[in-house]
Amino acid sequence: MAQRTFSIVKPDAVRKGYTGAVLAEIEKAGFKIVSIKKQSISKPQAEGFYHVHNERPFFADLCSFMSSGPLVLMVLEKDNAIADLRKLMGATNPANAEEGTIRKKFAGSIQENAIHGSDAEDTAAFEIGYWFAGHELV
Ligand code: FUP
Repeated sequence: MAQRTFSIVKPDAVRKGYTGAVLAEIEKAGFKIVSIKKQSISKPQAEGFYHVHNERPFFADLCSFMSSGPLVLMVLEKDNAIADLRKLMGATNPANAEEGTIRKKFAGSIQENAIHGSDAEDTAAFEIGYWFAGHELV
């Protein structure tokens, strides 16, 4: 059954000119782009998005990085979208990412790792609603 997930082309990948290449990988893998927007986000917006990580040692640096330049927010759709996008992304640390994954190809480090993808149905619902209004998802 078609499922939606939320994804970000992170500021490192946008800065390096990889936006189009990352989107091409996503479309090649069969995802439909339901909605997409390029913008910068504030540090408080990043902190709200990553609130589940707020006790982690990397939280402040992660939120500074995510607000360091424009990124691309998107809602994607396909059968099994959440798990399939995670597979296409590869491991959080690009050093451990499999060949052919987006992080293997485009990520620089565990923090500057090119792409975000929701990890479960409840987080996908929260993340889509955090960045997109209903009228943007028709
Ligand atoms: P992922 O779901 O693969 O994006 O990874 P996590 O949810 O575990 O972590 C969210 C983000 O925190 C990662 F994408 C990058 C950042 N992070 C760090 O900067 N350092 C770490 O040690 C772990 C994660």
